Amino acid sequence: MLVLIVRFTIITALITGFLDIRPPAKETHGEVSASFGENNTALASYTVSEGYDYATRVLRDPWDMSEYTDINQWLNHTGPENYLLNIQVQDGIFSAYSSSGGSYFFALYPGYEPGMNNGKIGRILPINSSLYSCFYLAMQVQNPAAAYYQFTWGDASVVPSVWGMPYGLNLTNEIWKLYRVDLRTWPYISGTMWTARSAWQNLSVVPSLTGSTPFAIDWLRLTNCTPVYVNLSDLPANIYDLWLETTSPVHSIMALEGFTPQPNGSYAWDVQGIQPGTYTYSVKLTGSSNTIQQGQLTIVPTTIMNFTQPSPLSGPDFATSYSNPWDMDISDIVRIDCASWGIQNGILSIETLPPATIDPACIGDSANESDPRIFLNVPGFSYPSAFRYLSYSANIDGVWSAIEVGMIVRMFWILDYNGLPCYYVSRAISLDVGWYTYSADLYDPWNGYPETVFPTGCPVETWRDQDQVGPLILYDIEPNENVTDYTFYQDFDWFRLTMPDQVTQGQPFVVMLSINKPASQVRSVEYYYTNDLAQPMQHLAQRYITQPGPYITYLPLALSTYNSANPISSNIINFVWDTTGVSIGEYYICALAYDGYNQSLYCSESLVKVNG
Ligand SMILES: [Ca+2]
Ligand SMILES: [Ca+2]
Ligand SMILES: [Ca+2]
Ligand SMILES: [Ca+2]
Repeated sequence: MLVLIVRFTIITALITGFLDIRPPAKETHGEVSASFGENNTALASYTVSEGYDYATRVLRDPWDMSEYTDINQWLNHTGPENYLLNIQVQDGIFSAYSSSGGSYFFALYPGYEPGMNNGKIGRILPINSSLYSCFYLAMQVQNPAAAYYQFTWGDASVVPSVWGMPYGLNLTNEIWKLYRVDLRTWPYISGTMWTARSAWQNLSVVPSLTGSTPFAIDWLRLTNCTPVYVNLSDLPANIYDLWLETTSPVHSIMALEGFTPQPNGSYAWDVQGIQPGTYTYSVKLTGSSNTIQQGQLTIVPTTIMNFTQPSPLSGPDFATSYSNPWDMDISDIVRIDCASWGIQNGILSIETLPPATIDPACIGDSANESDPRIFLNVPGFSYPSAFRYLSYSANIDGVWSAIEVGMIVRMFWILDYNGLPCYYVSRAISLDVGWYTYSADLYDPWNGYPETVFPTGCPVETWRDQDQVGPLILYDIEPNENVTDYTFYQDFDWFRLTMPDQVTQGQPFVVMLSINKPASQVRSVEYYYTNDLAQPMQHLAQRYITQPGPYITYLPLALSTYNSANPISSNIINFVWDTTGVSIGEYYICALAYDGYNQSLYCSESLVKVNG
């Protein structure tokens, strides 16, 4: 894990280095695209890049409160007296009611401690503290008694043993306000300073230290403190506030309080803490509703790139290689124990009774839990260790996830060790309520190490090294370990066990990216391949160009096969990589995009294996 943290620290440090190669005029100055009006009311329209934000750059998912996943991990595990109530994530706003002064949510959840490391968690994607240190929170609280909010950074534990917490963070009742804390200079810190550790895996927020407070959050950002300036002008000498008006939903946010323009009437407004979007801004005399100047501000979102090929879902799949993918038709199930189940429209639905009412033979001995098992069709004996990514699409009912009472999935594999069946139980993958796709890398030494091996005498080997034991006999998914007094309702759409994407040296490989904007808005993308994520631009990837000769028939064939499975849509970008001259090995693909305002660099999560 330490290696991973160091690696990601280096990556983020490297990525920030690219800021230096941006065209400077685009980096820090607003582009005025309309001239000032003829009367005294100055009207302007500014378009600028987005500030450099951790969640955007590293999680590939800004804390814009557009998705429940921005706040849902380990939600409400503080104990009933500390719960958030009336939780809503709607129209880009997260709102709830703080029942106590201890009600909090995780912006960055470190990960389920006994479980596998998977998803957008701090243990995989820690915050580089020397890079990201300007905290912004666009929030409204509605409680005259609420005086302070708070947030905490911490190490890789849910209840961190090393943590730090700024205090003295004043709230203003009723109004929407953009709160800002520079973590390098804020004078009041309890615990460990932000910069005392190179990385943090945990970031949680208490919207109000006073209970009984309704609150709403539009966004949270953690930037590198590099300003993105909008240069306002024509402001008579006075003290002003800056307000942002948004349309959907309509609200006004005080973005800056009490600023004084230069003697020449100009003011360099730093908008790095503002979520991308288009706003009307109003300059008002401070503390009044008297508008002096209005204009339009557009912050262009960073091009966020998600690799759909290569990805943990795109490589060769174990069950598919035997011509029957685990897409949940009846032939995929050998047997299901200790749960009632059915299959309809390619969805496996299962119900797990609580331990009080389930058949006693179905109760596990570790926590007296209800312990169902789904035995998947494993065609013949084989050696599946080359399949390193476990993925599945699952849904579980609930108000919020209850991991510690059994909302988990484990993998179980049985190997033939010279005639002795050996049983291997994986670590748990935690589930969230609702439909999600989960992926875990079983070659991660922590993820692949079995939690339990039995009987005695069976060699303890990781998933990766299972071939040293013997061939696979049975494979099952253990979908939950219910210790509650209620039934779990669960669905699975599919399971996959994939190996890295494969290509034969000299042949084309199609890289596919899904981006957060129309592809037409991206001016350029350069591609790289690397065997070291600390060097994302290790080798430039050459574009495959159709040539006379045997390849001329190959490429259209490959593309047409590809396109029929994945119709081209406007936010998908393809690149055909020419692997001629690429050394045999396994590589991540990285892409550097420029949209005219923002430069961004992202690498694939999984590998492409170039074979000889
Ligand atoms: Ca988001
Ligand atoms: Ca929002
Ligand atoms: Ca099937
Ligand atoms: Ca299905």
